[in-house]
Amino acid sequence: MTIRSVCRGCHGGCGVLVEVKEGKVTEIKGDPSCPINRGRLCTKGRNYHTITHHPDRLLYPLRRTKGGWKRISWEEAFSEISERLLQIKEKNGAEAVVLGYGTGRDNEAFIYRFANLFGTPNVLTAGHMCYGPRIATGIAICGNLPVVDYEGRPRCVIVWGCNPVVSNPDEYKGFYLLDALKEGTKLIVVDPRRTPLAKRADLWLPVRPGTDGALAWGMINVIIDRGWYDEEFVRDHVHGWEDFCRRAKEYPLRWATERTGLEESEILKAAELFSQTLPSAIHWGVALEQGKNCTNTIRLLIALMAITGNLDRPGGNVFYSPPPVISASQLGLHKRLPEEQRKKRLGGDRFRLADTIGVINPKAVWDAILTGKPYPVKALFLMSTNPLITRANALQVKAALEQVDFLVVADFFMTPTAREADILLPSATWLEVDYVADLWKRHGWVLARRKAVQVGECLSDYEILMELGRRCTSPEDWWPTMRDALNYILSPSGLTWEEFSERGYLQGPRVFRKYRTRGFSTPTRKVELYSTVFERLGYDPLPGYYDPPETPWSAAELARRFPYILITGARIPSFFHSENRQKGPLRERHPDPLLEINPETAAEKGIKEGDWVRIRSPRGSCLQRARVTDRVPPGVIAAEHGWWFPEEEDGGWKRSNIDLLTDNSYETCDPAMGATNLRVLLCDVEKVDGR
Ligand SMILES: Nc1nc2c(c(=O)[nH]1)N[C@H]1C(S)=C(S)[C@@H](COP(=O)(O)OP(=O)(O)OC[C@H]3O[C@@H](n4cnc5c(=O)[nH]c(N)nc54)[C@H](O)[C@@H]3O)O[C@H]1N2
Ligand SMILES: Nc1nc2c(c(=O)[nH]1)N[C@H]1C(S)=C(S)[C@@H](COP(=O)(O)OP(=O)(O)OC[C@H]3O[C@@H](n4cnc5c(=O)[nH]c(N)nc54)[C@H](O)[C@@H]3O)O[C@H]1N2
Ligand code: SF4
Ligand SMILES: [Mo]
Repeated sequence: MTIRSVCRGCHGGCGVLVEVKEGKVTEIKGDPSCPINRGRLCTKGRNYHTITHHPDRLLYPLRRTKGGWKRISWEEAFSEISERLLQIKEKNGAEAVVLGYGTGRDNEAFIYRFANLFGTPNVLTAGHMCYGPRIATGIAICGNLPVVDYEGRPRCVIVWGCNPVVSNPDEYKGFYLLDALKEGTKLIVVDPRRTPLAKRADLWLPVRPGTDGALAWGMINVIIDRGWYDEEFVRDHVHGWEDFCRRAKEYPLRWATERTGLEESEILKAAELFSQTLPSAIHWGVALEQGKNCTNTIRLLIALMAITGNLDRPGGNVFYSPPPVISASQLGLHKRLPEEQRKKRLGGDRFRLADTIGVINPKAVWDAILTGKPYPVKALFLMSTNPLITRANALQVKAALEQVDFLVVADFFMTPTAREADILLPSATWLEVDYVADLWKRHGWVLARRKAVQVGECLSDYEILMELGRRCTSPEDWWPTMRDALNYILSPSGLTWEEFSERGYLQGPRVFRKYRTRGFSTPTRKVELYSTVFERLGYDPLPGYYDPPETPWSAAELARRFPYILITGARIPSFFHSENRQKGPLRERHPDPLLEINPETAAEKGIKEGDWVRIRSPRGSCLQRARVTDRVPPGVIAAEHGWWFPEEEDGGWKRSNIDLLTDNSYETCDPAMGATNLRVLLCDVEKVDGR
């Protein structure tokens, strides 16, 4: 039997044809009729059945007992969880229950719906340092998230802190860019590493890590000075142009070259290519978010899109209209959270931009668990996240997971985070669920994901949350069956789930330059280069620049002991964060954690290809294997994130976990979003014998 569905081995979206024999998936092929991928698949998608049918899958609910894990029924799991959550709400308030999830996995809307109806403002995500800053800043400055319109064929693209051919992130698949290049689109890549994409670029700008904001200021100065901006757009649609130009003078071209380590001629060329090869677009990535300059840099990049007239212009950075379905935000019922509860959001008074989109900084949760301040957090309900391996300062995460009174984890596997749980719920993978896929994205599509198989007693996250929602919140806000939920989501389109899944997808209308009739969705109806939203929240209304806090030039004393720059987390084709480390074809492709080190630096430290190396930062250390390569410049170490070892007794959470070295102190975070600095840290390395 062949079932047409949609992959979610990453942020998802690729159409697939799933071969099922005797209740098992035997093969996954690309669906040539799917408009998102036109038959193409990456290695994770092609191999996903080896994850779904992996012998280590959790197959039924488990309870921790003194004698170890004990199998329980779903009824026992649901009644114990709902009793405990309701007791805690009664005694400590709903805010003492924190829900958590990781990066976009299509279950967010149901998680928020549960949280808002239960009455807790606390949902722990990766949104402070991933995607959330682009959303919140995009909404504040230009009313929405600008997305590259590859369909409209940009003539020039800047790929900035992103490697989409590996990461296929959010709204994009990497081959959109590769197809554009084949048709002659000019490419600028901003990345300290010489990635394969950087090698293909017309211009590669190897900035010093963390200095992207300085490059943006340099380009802005050139564009203003040479009059390369779109005068009409600036006159009619920009708020605060004079103030912005005055601020730009504080960060002139020469200053930008000193900060970034680039030549004046390189910045000039980038400014010229981008502003003179229209339409042009910026394809930005998470590297820009994971540091103190997060919102500064995003504001500057939106300014570049705006002043060159590329916002909402075909082939530029556009705002796609959503398809006619209930949106993720409507489904999440954010308006139902009572105002007095909203005000209690952890860290909300400090990271006030994050608070506008309901995002919290994880440290606020760990602190509340460990210190009881500003109020105690008693329960954590974690679904699709492995924070012990993917959040900064892993030792603090571990302490908090150990200390919290009641921990529920819903996952596919016994991860290091799951090991800490009181109750463990077996969740279904994307091959085991029906859903309206990609609902959270801003590319204007939704797609039909269809259940192909049932594994053990696994339930979808939607079914788990619906049942707990009925027991812990207002039952009338949940649907009798999953099919009813799907029909509700589709209701504005007039399609039933059967009709939609037959059809495969829905697209919103493609309408451009909407600002000409309605303005931008900001308080002034203009692109706010001077931001009234930042001003109201008590931040600088104009973008500025911070030196990254931990570099050889900004922390010279520390750099004597930790002389190298550590960047972490460049994406790996066969893994998705901490996923797919189980034995099988994906792990075989990449069995060990690797750190990239320049031959010159390696020679300095006596390190050879394949050696195990101890990486140390002021906070901790871990082991990865050396890949000696001039892809990274001398003095820069690029380490992988997400490592644990399912084959080991304790999950090997400490050996190669780079988040033992990262810092989650508030001082090093972006002041508006609380974005954690994961990309520019100081470290030292030494060869060790074996691991
Ligand atoms: N040092 C460093 N750390 C980083 C990063 C970095 O660049 N450097 N990147 C960060 C970024 S951008 C992000 S978004 C975060 C990601 O952080 P997370 O999203 O927390 O990622 P994972 O650690 O992979 O955790 C996902 C867990 O959920 C399970 N899972 C997957 N899909 C589902 C599902 O549909 N339902 C359920 N119930 N479980 C599921 C998986 O088995 C896995 O154990 O990591 C961050 N961590
Ligand atoms: N296979 C796979 N795909 C994934 C994921 C995964 O874990 N595995 N994770 C998903 C998630 S949640 C996310 S957020 C996306 C992220 O995906 P992308 O946005 O593509 O980000 P990364 O691959 O982490 O990093 C992109 C590049 O940033 C560079 N970089 C590091 N520091 C700096 C800097 O200071 N400035 C600049 N300009 N560049 C820098 C790195 O060298 C790297 O080449 O990927 C998603 N897709
Ligand atoms: S890019 Fe993502 S959605 Fe597409 S096949 Fe790979 S894992 Fe699946
Ligand atoms: Mo992310």
